[in-house]
Amino acid sequence: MENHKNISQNIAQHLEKAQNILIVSHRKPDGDTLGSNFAFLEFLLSKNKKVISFCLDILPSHLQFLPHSHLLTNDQSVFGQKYDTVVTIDCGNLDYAGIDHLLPQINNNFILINIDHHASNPHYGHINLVLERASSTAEIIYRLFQDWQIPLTPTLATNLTCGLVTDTDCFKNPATNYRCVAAASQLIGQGANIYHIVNSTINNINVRSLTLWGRALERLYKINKYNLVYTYITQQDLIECQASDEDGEGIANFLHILKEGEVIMVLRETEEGIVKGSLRTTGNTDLTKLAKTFGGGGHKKASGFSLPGRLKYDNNKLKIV
Ligand SMILES: [Mn+2]
Repeated sequence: MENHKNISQNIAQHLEKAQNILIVSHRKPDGDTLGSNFAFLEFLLSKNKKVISFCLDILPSHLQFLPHSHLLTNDQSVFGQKYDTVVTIDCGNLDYAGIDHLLPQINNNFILINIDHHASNPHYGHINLVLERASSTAEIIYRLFQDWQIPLTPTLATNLTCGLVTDTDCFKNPATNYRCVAAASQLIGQGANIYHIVNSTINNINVRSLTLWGRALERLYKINKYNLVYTYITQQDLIECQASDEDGEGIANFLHILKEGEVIMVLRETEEGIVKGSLRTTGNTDLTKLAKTFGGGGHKKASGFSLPGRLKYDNNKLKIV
């Protein structure tokens, strides 16, 4: 495997010459893909590059506090322009990023730089900095900035800390490691307001979501044979709780507080007739393998998949039909 320092140097050399750069975050953006994107944007703008930050989906309201977030565009016509460099940030694959059909619209040659920490990343870039043991892409960007001796402004610090906080569920999920805590310590010292970041991203659940979570918690089941704890949310639940699919997203992370069960699975029925599965482990099970058997992917300790069908609970058994 290539050494990260060599790749880091390679990226630096390329960016030195680059003029027009497109930075891409993945669909349904989270604090890591956007915080990292905006940190990279600030760095490139400080080098007088022409830079566009793109995400196919709009900026979620809880991430509007991020510095430079007003510069994010979801206008797909930006792919009609010329770039010498495209940087994907936190994108496990191009389909997940939502740009697999957009990239070919750039009708000049460009270098694709893939910076990510998903274990299932197939290294689709010309340059790939994929560190699957990193807690977050923000941690990788932090390491790059350290390598390149980039001074940390309070705005860079805020954006990177947001990525560290959200991907580690505030330094308590299994992705948490020495490097991310050390990085956070440095970044808070440089002006990141951790209290504000945590209150904007982690401690911001509304009553509607908690009502929905209540349904999922009521029907938490344990299958001893597989050491699996699972629950589910149906379309009917969403209607009755007047909730949206997004309101159910935090349940799998919340269930990390369980001391029983090696694997946690949350199944959510979508309007389009898809069942989305979120997998978490409180132990050492490699969830990328489990997710892959269902056609999904992700990290070793947090993965997901989607299957066509509807949920049916019958005879003490949950089925996808
Ligand atoms: Mn991430």
